[in-house]
Amino acid sequence: MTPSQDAPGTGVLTSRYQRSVAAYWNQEKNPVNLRLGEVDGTYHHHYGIGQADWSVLDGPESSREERVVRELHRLECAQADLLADHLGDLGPGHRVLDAGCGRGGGSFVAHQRYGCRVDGISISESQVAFANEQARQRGVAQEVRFHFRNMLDTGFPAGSMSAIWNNESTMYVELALLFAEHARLLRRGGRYVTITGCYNDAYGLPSRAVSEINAHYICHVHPRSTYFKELAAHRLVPVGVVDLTAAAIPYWELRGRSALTTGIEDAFLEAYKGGSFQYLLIAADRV
Ligand code: GPP
Ligand code: MG
Repeated sequence: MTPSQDAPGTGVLTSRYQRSVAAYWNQEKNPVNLRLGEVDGTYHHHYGIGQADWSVLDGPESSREERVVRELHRLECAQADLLADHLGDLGPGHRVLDAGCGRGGGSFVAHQRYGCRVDGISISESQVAFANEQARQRGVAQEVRFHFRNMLDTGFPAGSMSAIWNNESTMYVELALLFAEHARLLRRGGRYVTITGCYNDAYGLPSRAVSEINAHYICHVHPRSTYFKELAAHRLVPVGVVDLTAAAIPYWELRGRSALTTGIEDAFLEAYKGGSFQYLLIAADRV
């Protein structure tokens, strides 16, 4: 079936694949995202890192779920903070792009930290509307704006961005196309950061667990090698690489023992522990 020319998203969504991804995120209301976001009003769409406080499982049954929700949210906030740590020397005069912004959590973290102007983009109109409402409620709608745009063809001016990040969103696009657009948008000396799950070339091709992750999210996890090949091909020179694989495991162990499971927890644990999948932070300079 060919969508009609005036279907919603025409011009932003350029393939049937992108439409299917947008449809997933437009209807997504997982408690593991909404309940965690309600803890402090910062809604993330990525996973957590760091040691978990397992004592949250002890104590009164009636408040256990709330303690687990807070702890999972703390670990997700630690991940967002780590990404923000790598964004470089930013201030109120700078403009930055959150590519694949979800419900906006990471954009607010960066704005609070640096005072910079943030544009967040998503191909989910529901996410964009949600995030703009968050910006309004926080009183930062002038400085933090969310747009229904495609990260492969953003429409923002060349050289306009001092930093760009993808927090777990690169697996929805071809990296050659993504990094070409990032190289166009970043000013010389600007910073690119991604936190991503990638499959491990040293293990081989994608394991069953990695394939399950792809099927679950309708995504396409790339091999580690492709990141470095395509960064180098697009004037993005790595300045730091952090293997967060071990730091990612406690989050998934705790999430697997919570009431908020989505069914993908065992696949992540198997993929990380079996060595087929890695959770990496990569920071690069635009030269
Ligand atoms: C996080 O979003 C996950 C993705 C955007 C895609 C896959 C990421 C990999 C690293 C493979 P989420 O917080 O909405 O997911 P969930 O609903 O499972 O918490
Ligand atoms: Mg989540």
